[in-house]
Amino acid sequence: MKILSAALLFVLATLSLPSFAEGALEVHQPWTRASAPGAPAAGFLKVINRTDSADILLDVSGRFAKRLELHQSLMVDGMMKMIHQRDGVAIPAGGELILEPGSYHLMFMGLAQPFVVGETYSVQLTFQQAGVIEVILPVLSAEPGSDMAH
Ligand SMILES: [Cu+2]
Repeated sequence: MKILSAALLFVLATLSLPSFAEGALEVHQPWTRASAPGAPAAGFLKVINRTDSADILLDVSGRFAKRLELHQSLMVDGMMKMIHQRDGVAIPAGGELILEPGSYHLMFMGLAQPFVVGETYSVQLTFQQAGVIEVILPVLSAEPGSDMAH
């Protein structure tokens, strides 16, 4: 049992490491977290644009949910709301776009089954310039690089 959990931890550690690069647009530290039955889930990652032209994250797709959207959490009149980013989200030339809790995120609605820590899910991100980039999101218990769950 002890050996098994050590092996699982090793797998989780390695899964959270890879970056996905396509040309000079890079996706780093993709992750998602466990979800309750019937609840939606959110995905987070960082896009770094190493080109000298702006790009736009247009769309997200995946087979594990009925609907996948780009959202931004925003405080509107004292209430936290999620705004569907229908026109996509820009990544400035030489800049970055950070999807994180409380900000931009991928929204997964109508999950085929709840996300469980240790699983991985693959999404396809569509960029205006870079095209489609496949990204694997590990289900983690806490944000990578932090030692506390949010
Ligand atoms: Cu959302």
